[in-house]
Amino acid sequence: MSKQSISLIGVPTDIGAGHRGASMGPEALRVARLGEKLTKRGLQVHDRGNLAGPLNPWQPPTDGYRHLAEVAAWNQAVFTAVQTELTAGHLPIMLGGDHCLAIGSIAAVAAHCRAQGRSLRVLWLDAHSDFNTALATPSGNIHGMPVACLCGNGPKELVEVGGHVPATTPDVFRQIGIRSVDDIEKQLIRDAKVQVFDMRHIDENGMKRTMEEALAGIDANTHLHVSFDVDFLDPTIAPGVGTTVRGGPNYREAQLCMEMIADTGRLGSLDIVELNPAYDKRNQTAKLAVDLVESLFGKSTLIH
Ligand code: 5AB
Ligand code: MN
Ligand code: MN
Ligand code: MN
Repeated sequence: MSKQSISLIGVPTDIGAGHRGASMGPEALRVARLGEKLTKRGLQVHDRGNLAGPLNPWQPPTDGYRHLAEVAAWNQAVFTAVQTELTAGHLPIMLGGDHCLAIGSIAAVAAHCRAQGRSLRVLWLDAHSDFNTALATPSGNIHGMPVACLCGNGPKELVEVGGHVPATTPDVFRQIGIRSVDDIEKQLIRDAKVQVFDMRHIDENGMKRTMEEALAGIDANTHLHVSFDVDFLDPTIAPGVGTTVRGGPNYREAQLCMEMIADTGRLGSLDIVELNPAYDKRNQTAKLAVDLVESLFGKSTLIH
């Protein structure tokens, strides 16, 4: 079999976040040697450089959204870039950047799956559900809204990024590590019947059972997309994010989560988002993210 071809796509934006700095994430991941580590794993890695988009105007929300036009512009660029890579048979890795970029990346992945007759499963590793709307959001920050937008609940500019409305449906998502959901957002998540494996579920069942449940039903025809918000991890090991929430998975739990995803052999695309070097210490969170991504691509602690 020929080497799997990986494309790194930098998305240097903090346009959707409430803190500045996630725009430095792509470079921090490169400094932590993401490309070299994947090459060492036998993958063929192409770094496509960074996408371009509007600067952060740092304005307050209007009508419930901050920077809506700018978020839409960035996501059009992300959609096109991911579509190009998938069409060429490459596995795209988004180097974020804040989590609003998942609107474009997952819209492109969903379109690809529709065209190829494949089924889609999205693993949303995050402390947050990111299911807010203009009415539900406490902040107006669009990085708290990508899942809702992808399911058709959001402004026209974002819901229509991929041209197909809705881009995808709530049943494709499995959310893991969740521990901070706003009140109205909780009701929206329940109404949409999104499958959420919150921290209470992980505490009570362990990461192994949780991942077995989250991966159940995946078969040879499944495209698996992982949207890895670095704030998924416990802030004691991953301080380099703008929105820390204590009580997240520890190193070993996160590693098992990644190893079990790797074992499916179905990983087709990945977002690494919300890494914020302005809050990090000696790039430790970027290094940890890279280490976990190596596990996601098959680095194993198994002896046999
Ligand atoms: B992240 C919050 N729910 O909407 C909101 O980091 C936080 O991409 C959103 O998961 C966090 O502002 C967005 C309070
Ligand atoms: Mn988050
Ligand atoms: Mn998120
Ligand atoms: Mn965040």
